[in-house]
Amino acid sequence: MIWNEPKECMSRDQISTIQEARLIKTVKDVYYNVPSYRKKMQVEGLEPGDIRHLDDLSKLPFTTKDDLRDNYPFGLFAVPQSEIVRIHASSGTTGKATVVGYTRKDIEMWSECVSRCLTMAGLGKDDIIQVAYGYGLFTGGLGAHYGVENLGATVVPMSTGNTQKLIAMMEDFGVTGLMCTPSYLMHIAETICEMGVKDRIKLKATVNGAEPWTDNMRRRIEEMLGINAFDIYGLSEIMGPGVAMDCIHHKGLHIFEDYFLPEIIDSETKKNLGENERGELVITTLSKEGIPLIRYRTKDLTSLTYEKCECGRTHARIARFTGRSDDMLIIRGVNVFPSQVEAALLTVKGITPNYKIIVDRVNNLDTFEIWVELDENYFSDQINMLEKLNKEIEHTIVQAIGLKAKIKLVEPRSITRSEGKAKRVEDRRVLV
Ligand code: DLL
Repeated sequence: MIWNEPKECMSRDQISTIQEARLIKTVKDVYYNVPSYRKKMQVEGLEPGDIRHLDDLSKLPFTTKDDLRDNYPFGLFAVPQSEIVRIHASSGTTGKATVVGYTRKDIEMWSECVSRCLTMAGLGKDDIIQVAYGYGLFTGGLGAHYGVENLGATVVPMSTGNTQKLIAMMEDFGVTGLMCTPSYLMHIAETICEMGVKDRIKLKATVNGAEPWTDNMRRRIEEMLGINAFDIYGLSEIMGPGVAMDCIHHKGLHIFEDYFLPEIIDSETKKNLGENERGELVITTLSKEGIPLIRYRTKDLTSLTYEKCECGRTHARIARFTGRSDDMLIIRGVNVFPSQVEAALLTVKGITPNYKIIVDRVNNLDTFEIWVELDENYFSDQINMLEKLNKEIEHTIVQAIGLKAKIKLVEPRSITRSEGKAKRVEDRRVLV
């Protein structure tokens, strides 16, 4: 059953008609309400009246994470702050977070999108669903939560952290749905098997995203637990989880085209690419009020197909993501830019800006280690001094990016200098 059938199974002509009307309105909204958009359009000699058809989209300038940073915190909001009912934030490329705001209508639209996803996973009103994405400024927890409530299912707001308790409740409550990152799902699946409680749980389906994973990993988890696992995509700037999700046929993620207008571009030339050509996903929001975004460069690499899916949905499908066009890492579901680590390290006395980030996956959980080079002038081999410095760096990193790293202090000049682009990151995770 398709929960929102009239919206998800429209003809391509109907979809285009809706998109065109909403695009025209969105462009007017940003032009008249967001000074930085107006300026950008004026630089291109554009007025809202120049955007009359979907084909006119490519005339519009792109938006990037830098635009959000430059207008920190609320500069891109298109409504007065009094209309904003919620704020979320994700990592910026340096110190400042990327801030997004939602009106009441935005929250309704977001919840509807997540409800559509849950329906795609075969979940409904009678299900009990644990949300084990982090709650807080990250969009995962609350975004998923409101979607479950909107569907009328029962939500168990677990957040992250206590796997044994999560599994105990899964058993006691008869939980049938689970939302969490794919790597956490793998960890939960292994723990369930180790505890020998697989036969006592009623789990049917899981909805997993916020980081890249593979079809192989999905199939492995499905076999381990005897469930269906689904790939959900989203990003804070555009909304949060629920921008797109794969259906039971797992042949790409349906993007909700009545709310989001996707394009694929070549990251270098910035020219549009055709159907099935791999490039960077660009999204224009079509109904958002709080912070509508025009041609937002997600940096996520994928391709698009408009072919109707076997499930009956007509919304375009995004292929599973193969990476990003920038250096953003996703560690335990948290977005980390090496530049953030660098900016944080520069605030600590006694070390040099030479560092190395090492990311690995042990027992399906990401490990995060930073090697930091001591400054010759401050170099000391007094254990208590080094321990103090180590703690200070650890604290600075947690404050800056919200993630605990294992800090390894290394001797002055021991980190290999690069003659070209510094190779600061060693990502040893293998997605299988
Ligand atoms: O990760 C929102 C989300 C929460 C999505 C829960 C799904 C589930 P951000 O923290 O802003 O938002 O990170 C967005 O995460 O640009 C992708 O690079 C990556 N990402 C998200 N979903 C997927 C996925 C949330 N299914 C960034 N596959 C995006 C691969 C994903 N990468």
